[in-house]
Amino acid sequence: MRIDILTLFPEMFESPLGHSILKRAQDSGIVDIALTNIRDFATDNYRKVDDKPYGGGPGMVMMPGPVFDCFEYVQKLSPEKGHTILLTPQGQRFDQVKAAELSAEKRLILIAGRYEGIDERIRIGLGAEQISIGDYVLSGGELAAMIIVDAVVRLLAGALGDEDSPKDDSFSESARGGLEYPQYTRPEVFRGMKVPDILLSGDHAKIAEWRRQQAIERTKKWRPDLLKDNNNKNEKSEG
Ligand code: 6GU
Repeated sequence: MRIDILTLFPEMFESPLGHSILKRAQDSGIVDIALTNIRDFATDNYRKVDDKPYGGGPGMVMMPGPVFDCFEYVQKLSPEKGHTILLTPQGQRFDQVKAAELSAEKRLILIAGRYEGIDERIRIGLGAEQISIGDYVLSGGELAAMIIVDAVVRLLAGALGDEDSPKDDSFSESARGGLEYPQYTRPEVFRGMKVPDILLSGDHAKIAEWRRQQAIERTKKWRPDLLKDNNNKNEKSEG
């Protein structure tokens, strides 16, 4: 997969992309991530990319020109057209289903907005899908882009290594969109708390059933909204 990120702050991505799974996935060629600075496409001597909002009001608005020029330049960097995403709190809420959907794309182009907002013609003209990571406002789309890149790349074949797998993750199909079962490692007893006997039994069928039950109980207790979501989805698809 190729991922292009258009941003005014490419340096913000260095640390998250430079460690652990995201670094390994890039080093092994599973994903190619390219950052392009929108400011390089400013046309005046001050490298200006924002201006006051028409009609008045607080803050600055991202100008359409540099974003469009940057986007057109980035698109030509690779022959694949790419699925374009605009990061904005006004977008559809990102979740594991969306992450799985995006992980099937050959190329993603992410555009991170800044300032109080972006000129509406960016949204209209690019025809990009709008995505938000949750119902709160961030100072810019960069952190949201990093979260999406992380969630998507770990789903790519080989990204987690041979032993590890995202298959039992919380929100995955195997967790039925709910929470994951509890995990234990050594020691067998820690500060008086013992690993459940069943996990030491070697009976894989019983362990699988116990984990399934635990996952359901935890979801009911901690995230009942996920069970409701599932019911709604089923009702919709059956109706
Ligand atoms: Cl994608 N951008 C900004 N600025 N704030 C957000 C967001 C995105 N998602 C949630 N809040």
